[in-house]
Amino acid sequence: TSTKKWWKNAIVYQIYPRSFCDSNGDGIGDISGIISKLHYLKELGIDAIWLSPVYRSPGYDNGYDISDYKDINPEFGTMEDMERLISRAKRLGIKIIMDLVINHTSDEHEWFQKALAGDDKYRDYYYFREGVGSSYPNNWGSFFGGRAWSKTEKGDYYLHLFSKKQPDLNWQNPEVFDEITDIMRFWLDKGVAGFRCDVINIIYKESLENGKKRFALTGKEHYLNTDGCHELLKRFNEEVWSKYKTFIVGETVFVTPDDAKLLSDENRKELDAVFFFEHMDVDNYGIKWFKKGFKPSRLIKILDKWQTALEVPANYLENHDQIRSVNHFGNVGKYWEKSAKLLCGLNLSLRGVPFIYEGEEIGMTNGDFKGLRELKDIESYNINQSLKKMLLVHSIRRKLILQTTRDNARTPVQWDASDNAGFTTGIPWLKINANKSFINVETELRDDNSILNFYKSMIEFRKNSEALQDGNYRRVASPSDVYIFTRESTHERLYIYCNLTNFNKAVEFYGDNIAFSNYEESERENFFLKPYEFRVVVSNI
Ligand code: ISL
Ligand code: CA
Repeated sequence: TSTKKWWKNAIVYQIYPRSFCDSNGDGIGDISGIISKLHYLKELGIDAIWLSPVYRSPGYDNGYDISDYKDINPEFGTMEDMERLISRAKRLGIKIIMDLVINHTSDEHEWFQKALAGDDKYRDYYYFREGVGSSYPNNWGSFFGGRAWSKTEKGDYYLHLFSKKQPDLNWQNPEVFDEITDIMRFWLDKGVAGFRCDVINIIYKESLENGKKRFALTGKEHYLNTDGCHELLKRFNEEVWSKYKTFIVGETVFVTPDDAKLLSDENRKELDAVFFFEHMDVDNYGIKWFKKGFKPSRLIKILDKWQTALEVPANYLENHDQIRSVNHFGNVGKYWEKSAKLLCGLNLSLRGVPFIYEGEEIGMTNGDFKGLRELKDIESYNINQSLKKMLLVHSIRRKLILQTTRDNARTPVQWDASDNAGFTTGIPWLKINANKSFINVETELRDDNSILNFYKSMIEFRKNSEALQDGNYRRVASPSDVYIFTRESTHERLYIYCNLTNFNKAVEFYGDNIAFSNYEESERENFFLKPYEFRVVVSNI
């Protein structure tokens, strides 16, 4: 029906511009590179692109440190390039969703520079505080390790929940609200279809009091999901977003299903959907650097919980901050291909809006970094410093960081098998994986049986399935490491089978005919699922 919101049945593809496609040989992906691949994305079948930040930025956090919200990073191109991207995409029926990073700016933003120079108007855009005695203004910790405060030349401190190059904005100041909503309108007027709001549930600090001491992120109770944050979201929605046909997805850290419901309940008119993280943390001890073995049963429990809790979850298995999903939840050995296809099937069968991260559609794997020196991520750098302070020796730090670094997901997209994987004619900014020789777009386009072609068919299958797009969700009893659920609409009931192990798994089969699978008919068995088997079975209702 015409009143249905466009994004409810959309499939979104995330582009991390730096790593996507380089058009001019400087080794850095750019907007023209993206434009050159729009037809590829159209063929894939996606409806919208979430573009990680392309704004002007000194690039200490690859664009998540913005120095001018109304300008384009020259490394990525010009405003004309961006306008061209929006209009070319539009012609192909692809919407562009921009990343909106408003918890903090770059310290090189004019506002912060004026603040440092002593301009009181702009000092109040941020949090400047005197130290307490010889120490920091409070005991808060940073997301990237270490303290959340840095000293200015004058001797006072400013708050930064991320790196010291990312000072936090003061959302208690109404002028900040006016500035940022003006920026939102600027981009919406250019034809952008919405925003992915970076760490949106931490922007409003209720107080700057000391927090309860924790191993990481001391202070978080003073800024997580505050009433002030809800208030801001309502006003963004009412005063700006509702005036355009936007899709607003929030990146919301440390949320429970209850928090997420409050943030994305349709009637509350705040966000449209949220990214939660519980499934990303399924294999760590609460802190991502300290990993434990992956248990499929835990992942299944978590996904089921969120499927049940939210009407429209934003589903994803990887992004630019996480390791590659086939390393995370699948198998990079013998079952690389089967498990990548299984994860595709899973992500695209769940209820909600599916997000695919660049390279996921060809089964890209973690970076094959040999040492910390090959890494570029500021978070990895800062964490290394923190782990040093904890007196961890180099070999341990190396192991902890290499298996978890965000750079695992940021290696350039592998377009072909040539030296630089068709990503650049120059020297890539981050090392390209050696497995580009067989994991690459060109090879997979030619192979009917490839992961890429599986994505295409699965996307098409979802688009043609009322049950997958709009149906309800119900988990079906199964062995704990096999995920079976139904998706059901008025005219269609599907049984989805996901064997998340590398064993044969005996399960009960329901339904009539198999509509979709990552195994050939001749390979399938009647009484069990093969390793990493994915099946969609249609049942008559
Ligand atoms: O990397 C993480 C997940 O393991 C998080 O701690 C991450 O920093 C957090 O999810 C916030 O991420 C977002 O904001 C950061 C930026 O560095 C990330 O790239 C972005 O996705 C600061 O803007
Ligand atoms: Ca370039």
